[in-house]
Amino acid sequence: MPMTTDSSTIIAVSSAPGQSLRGLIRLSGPESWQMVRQLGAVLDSPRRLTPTHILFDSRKLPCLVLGFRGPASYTGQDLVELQLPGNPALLDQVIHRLIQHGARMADAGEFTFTAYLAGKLDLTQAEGIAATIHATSQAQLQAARLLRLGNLGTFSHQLVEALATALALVEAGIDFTDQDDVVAITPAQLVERLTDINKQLKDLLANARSWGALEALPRVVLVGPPSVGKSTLFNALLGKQRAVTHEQAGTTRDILAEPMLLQRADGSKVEVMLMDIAGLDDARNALDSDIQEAARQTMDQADVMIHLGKCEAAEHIIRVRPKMDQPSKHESAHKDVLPISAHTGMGLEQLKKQILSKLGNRGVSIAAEKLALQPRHELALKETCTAIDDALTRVLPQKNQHALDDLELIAGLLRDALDHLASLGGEMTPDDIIGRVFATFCVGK
Ligand SMILES: Nc1nc2c(ncn2[C@@H]2O[C@H](COP(=O)(O)OP(=O)(O)OP(=O)(O)O)[C@@H](O)[C@H]2O)c(=O)[nH]1
Ligand SMILES: [Mg+2]
Repeated sequence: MPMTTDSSTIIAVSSAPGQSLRGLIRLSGPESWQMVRQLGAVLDSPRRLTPTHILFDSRKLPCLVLGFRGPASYTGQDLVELQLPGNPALLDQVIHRLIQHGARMADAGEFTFTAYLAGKLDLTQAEGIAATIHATSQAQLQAARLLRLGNLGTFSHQLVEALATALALVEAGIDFTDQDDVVAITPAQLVERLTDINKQLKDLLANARSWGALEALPRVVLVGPPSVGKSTLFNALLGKQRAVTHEQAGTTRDILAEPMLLQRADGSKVEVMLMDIAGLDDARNALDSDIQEAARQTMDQADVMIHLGKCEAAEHIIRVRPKMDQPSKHESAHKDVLPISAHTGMGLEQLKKQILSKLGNRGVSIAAEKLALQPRHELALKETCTAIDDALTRVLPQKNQHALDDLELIAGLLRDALDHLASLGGEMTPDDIIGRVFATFCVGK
């Protein structure tokens, strides 16, 4: 990823790879409108989705075109989106034609990087876009949304302003050191300001959760002998046909995992990873023993097990009696064993309640307002706190003095704190960090 943008017009397919109903080609740069017109498309007014066509080997290819004029666009530059039939070979040919007219293939993440350079979004928002693309669960999508909305960026920006003001006042003391009547900031005032900033930072660190916690959803594993109905229950709990089910024993061989949302009594939502494994059985050959080994390893890592067969009671096991819709199953089950039917839905709500109660507070809650911090954010916030703590250690003993001593040293520590804090939103971020953030993007974004 180049760390500066040139004046070229960049181009990429922005829709998902493979065939689809519609394919999207995106161009950004000063020549974007002109280049699309050179293909024969009519593009007159911005922000209007216009049906038109492009000329292709003397044939007319129908398409929809949507143009934006910078700076009112995603990248801040002139930008055009072409919607075409979603055939990869066709999209490739159109891209080639536009390259012949002078466009350049975009690097991964270059559209968003251009937007960042144009001040359209800060670095945390760009991370939010990357996190949205890579999210594999509701909890990650929700956390990515908060980043994208700029919640962390706004918070850090306000504190950068406050810290920069405090630093400026300390530096004023250095500049006017020969004038006895100038007192830029008293030690007591500086203590108050720094303590307030540090408290806000520490509150955020204490209340936010770490991104890693979102990636490690608690595991709820369905266990039992072959054909007891594990995969059918897996599908019923998820509300979709994710696993293949069959009357033949030994249908499931691999480990299947899907995020599942559960609702607590107070309405809050919790996310877990529901897992379906092969039925527990004796292995008859090498393949069987690999399958059984994988199943048993998954059981060992379970936070909660839903057992559909006979087993001893245990703290993290929910025992269920499946297929209770069948007449043969009507004899009463043990009082600690929950009767269910994946076919009729009987007992499934109670089962979800039992999963929640077994999890206690280990579920990953989908809290609308709860920020999640990526490792880079946590590090920058902690380093800021450390530098402010160091500065406070110097200032506190002087609290009752009229003027500050050790001005140069304190200013140096505050400058360190400011560098770390400003690296969050990208106001002052070393190139290598920016490079790492945008390296996680794919081409076309
Ligand atoms: N009547 C009834 N049949 C069920 C129910 N759940 C599952 N079955 C049937 O039981 C058979 C086995 O279901 P699966 O869900 O594939 O069982 P499994 O435990 O995943 O089996 P393996 O993957 O082979 O270990 C299928 O024919 C299902 O239709 C139920 O609640 N009621
Ligand atoms: Mg199965």
